[in-house]
Amino acid sequence: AHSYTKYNTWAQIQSWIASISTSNKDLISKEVIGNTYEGRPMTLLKLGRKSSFAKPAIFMDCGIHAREWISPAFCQWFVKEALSTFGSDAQMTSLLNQMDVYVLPVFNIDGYEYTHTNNRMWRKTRSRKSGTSCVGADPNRNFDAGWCTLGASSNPCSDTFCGYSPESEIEVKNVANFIRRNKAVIKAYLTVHSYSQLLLFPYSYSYNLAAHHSELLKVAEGASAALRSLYGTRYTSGPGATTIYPAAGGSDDWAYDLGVKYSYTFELRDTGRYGFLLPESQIKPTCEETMLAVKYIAAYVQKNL
Ligand code: 0X9
Ligand code: ZN
Ligand code: ZN
Repeated sequence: AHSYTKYNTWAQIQSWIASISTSNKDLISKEVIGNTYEGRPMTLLKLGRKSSFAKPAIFMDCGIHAREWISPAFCQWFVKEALSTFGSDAQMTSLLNQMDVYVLPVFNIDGYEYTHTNNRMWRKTRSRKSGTSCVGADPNRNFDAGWCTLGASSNPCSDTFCGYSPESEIEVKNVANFIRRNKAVIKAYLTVHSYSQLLLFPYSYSYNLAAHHSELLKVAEGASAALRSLYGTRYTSGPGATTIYPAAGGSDDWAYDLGVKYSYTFELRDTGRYGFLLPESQIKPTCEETMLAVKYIAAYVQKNL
């Protein structure tokens, strides 16, 4: 059965999506933005009070990388918290009154399923192409942002394979198409990964500072301080290229260059003790502290609409 404090399988997440979106019809709706390579539906949840006009929105995805299980756990937690605190928490109420939050609970569903059934440390998609026996590309090297120029591999057997062309991965194409179609309303792009306890922003494909560098840093530092206030967990903020490593083709850089100013990559707990194998006992504290950071960014975006 589905649990917010366990690492759920795709089957459990799928039935959770179905039930949560039918039991809260005034605040949540769902939309399939396409299918994965293996044919699983990529269901996007839309949170927000119903409106007759298009509200400004925040887009958040989890599970770009298959083995980063804490990430989909956070998206599920966020949806639960948003629904259960609407009407009692002043900030969440105001946020969902004024804005919509799009949540993609699992981006790389095929890879996520593979980590439950075959190889816990799988990272990439599960696409196949004739000419190689190696499977999949790194979805976070497959976006059209300095594609395959830096920190990515053109070898299909590499864990950071950039793919055969930008958006060659259908999951990447589906998300990019949705964001392009809705770019007039999308004011922030948040993507959740693990691990390292970092809050990253553009650029990763270049050492150049983003045009809004100081503001992005200020907001990241505020969000990190909010996160730390709960359990003392320390995060480092900065541009991807210098804070983690240079790597092109990432979703954050792509969204930023499309015009989504507030574009952030979270690298959740921990700093390496458990790494991708973060114990289930840490799901609740990790999600609670991360909520504070996401709400900080959301409040800032809302105030600056
Ligand atoms: O390498 C990545 O894709 C991310 N780290 S992870 O360990 N989760 O794989 C960092 C992404 C930072 N942003 C870009 N490289 N655009
Ligand atoms: Zn489990
Ligand atoms: Zn990742």
